[in-house]
Order: sequence, then structure tokens, then C-alpha cells
Amino acid sequence: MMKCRVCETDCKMFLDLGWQPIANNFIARDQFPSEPFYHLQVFFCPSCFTVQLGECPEGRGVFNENYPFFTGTSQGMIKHFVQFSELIKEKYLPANGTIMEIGSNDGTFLEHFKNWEHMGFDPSESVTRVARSKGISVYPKPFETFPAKDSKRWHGATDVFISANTFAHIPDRHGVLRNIKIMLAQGGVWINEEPYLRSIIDKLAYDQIYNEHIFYTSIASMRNALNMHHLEIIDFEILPTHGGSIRYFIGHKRAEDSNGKIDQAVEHEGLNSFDVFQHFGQAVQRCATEFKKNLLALKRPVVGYGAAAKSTTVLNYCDIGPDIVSKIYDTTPEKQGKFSPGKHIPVVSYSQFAEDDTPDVVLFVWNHGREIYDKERYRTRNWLLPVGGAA
Ligand code: DWN
Ligand code: ZN
Repeated sequence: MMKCRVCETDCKMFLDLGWQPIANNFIARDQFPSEPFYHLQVFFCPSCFTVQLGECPEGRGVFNENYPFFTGTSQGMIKHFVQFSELIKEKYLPANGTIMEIGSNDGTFLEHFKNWEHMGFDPSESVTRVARSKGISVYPKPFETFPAKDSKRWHGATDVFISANTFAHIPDRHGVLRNIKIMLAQGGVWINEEPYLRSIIDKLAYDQIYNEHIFYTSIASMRNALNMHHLEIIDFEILPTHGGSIRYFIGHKRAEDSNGKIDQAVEHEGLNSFDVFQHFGQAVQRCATEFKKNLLALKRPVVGYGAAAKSTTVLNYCDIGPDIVSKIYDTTPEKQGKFSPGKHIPVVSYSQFAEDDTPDVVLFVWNHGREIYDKERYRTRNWLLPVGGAA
């Protein structure tokens, strides 16, 4: 039986994506025989409504010196973090304030706060090296292992915490919340954004499900987990990033019993009953079958665009190898010359894409669609979307 990581209730499984490799584990040919696989199953907790994975690789197996995702690979995300940093400077961070980022990656966000007291937390050496080269202070270990309670200096000292696409990656939810509770200033705010489960379901974006994303956020589950640490959602907004995200504004719990906006949103999102997830699980199976059928019906070679972590789920679940998608173009040097996890499709340099006149291209990074359609408008392509109803 799978126990909920938040409240220890027995969970119910609604989606089985089979044996899957580590989503960002792009490998060389000699590593094929030792490639690890994990059973990717998704569960719902009927008590606190948390949606989460079952079995997962341990942290160091994923977030280490070879972690190959760099936030700064998308112009759209760079812009997004510029706007986000302006909002914070305008509304939340005093001139002499302190800001901390959980999962600071290559410093794409924190580089806007070098003149403030700041700290990024990230265990992956590959990305922290880049952040440090920009002059950003980094604690190179998981945030939840930071000894906040023994470090008097940090008690109630942080005016703004931010985490973008990070909280879902950390299995020890209570460790994170405990440290935030200790370190957050009175009147301070934790702004947390990540893909929103409602969008994942509505867009059938099941490719967001892979080993790095241990949790899939809903307002209902977030409220329950925060409540266990005397924290609360003050407000939230919906964002277009990563195919549909939610940004929570969180603070210390106040005396008032309830927040009308949040109560209504929980009601409206409808993510607290198992049947919603059962339907989603069935729709995912149909979506995958349809996608593979469409690729095979083309009867000609197809190439991929963007060796995203998301592509690993689709390729392995649909059993699509290099005979169907011959190669994937990607801008990240650390992935180029390697092979995709599990299905071993070659990842090649994006610089060769312009010379490739293959008409059919699977847009694995559909979440950056606007940026990419614009960049690639010089040639007509038949863009294929790997998941249903995507942007
Ligand atoms: O949560 C996560 C998000 C924020 O980033 C992590 N778990 C891992 C990662 O997910 P992803 O790999 O699905 O992210 P992206 O941003 O959808 O895809 C990035 C990949 O796409 C990189 O390898 C770079 C590549 N790419 C490209 O080749 N050309 C990206 C863009 C925008 C491009 O134009
Ligand atoms: Zn639970």
C-alpha cells in the first residue's frame, strides 16, 4: 500500500505509466546496460487530496553534477523571470530585505537580486556552477536539509521566499514547510509557482508526469499541507507558463478562519474526488494510443524538437523509439551527442535543424510553442503535439 507523503493515509492509484527511466538521464551508449527504471504510478490521497507518485529514485540519483536542465534555455522563461522579479521589487521586497530561492538552478531569477541579501538553494552542481559564476550565493544542498532551527541568524529573517517549479520536486514536503515556517519573516511571503493539476487534466498534459515531479498541485491539497504548518494561501493567480501554472502567495496563518477566494477556488477546481482522476487516467491511455497511431500513419521519418524531461514519459509510455522518431534537436550542449532515456533516440544539436527539411516535427516542448513557432516561421512544418489538446 502506498502511504500519502503528507498525511500517511492509504492512497489510491489512478494512472500507471509503466516502467520509466529517470526523465533527464540522457546517456551515452556505454551506459545503456546499467540504465535504471522505476515504476511510474500516480496516486490520489482521499484524505488530504494530494496527488503524488509512488516509487521514485532517490534525490542524488537525479539532482547531481549531471543534471542537464538549465532554466535559461528558454527566452520566454527568461522574460517571465524578469517580470516576476519586477513584481517582487515593486510589491514585496523591502530595499534592505532578504530573498531566498528554493531550487535556484542557473540563477535566471536570482541574478536580478544580487544587490539584496539573498541565497539560492540547489543540490545540482551542474546548475549551481552557472549561478555562482553570475555572482549569486548558493547553498549547494537540498533546502529541506538546511539546519534552519539551529541557525538563529535565519529565524524569521526572510522577507520573500520564491520557488518556481521546485516544490513539486521535493519528496520531503514537511521538511520544506518546516524550514519555511522558521525562516519566513512576520508579514513575509512565500511565492510558489508550478504546473497546475487542473491544467494538466484539462490539456491532457500527462507528459508533466515523470520522476522529478513527485507532487501535482491543487489548491485543495496545498491548503491542507500548509495548514499542518500554520501557513496559508493568501492569494493565487493562474499563469500560462509550462502549459498552465498556478502561483501561490503564502504567509503565516492569520487569525481569520477562512479566505473566501480560496474556499471558492477549492470548490471550483473540483480536484478532491477520485472519479476525476480515474477519468483522466482513461483519457491518457486514449491520447497515447491516438498519438502513436498518427505517427505510424505518416509512414515517413519524423524528428523531435526539444529533448525535454516531458518527452521521456511520452516516448516510453507510447513505446516510440528511433525507428519512429529518428532524432531530437535540442539547444542544451549537455544533452547533445547523448541518447534519450529509455528509448535511446539520438539527441542532436539544434544548430543542424535549419538544414533538416523533414516536414513532420514532434514539438516535445509544446509549452514553449509561441516562442518556437515564431523562431521557426521561416519554414513550413507539420508540427505534431505529443499530448492532447495542448497549446
Ligand atoms: O520542472 C521542470 C521544468 C521547469 O523544466 C524540470 N523538472 C525539468 C524541466 O522540464 P522540461 O525538460 O520538460 O522543460 P522545458 O523547458 O519544456 O524543455 C527544455 C528543453 O527544451 C531543454 O533541453 C532545451 C530545449 N529547448 C530547445 O531545444 N529549443 C527549449 C526551447 C525553448 C527551444 O527553443
Ligand atoms: Zn494525504
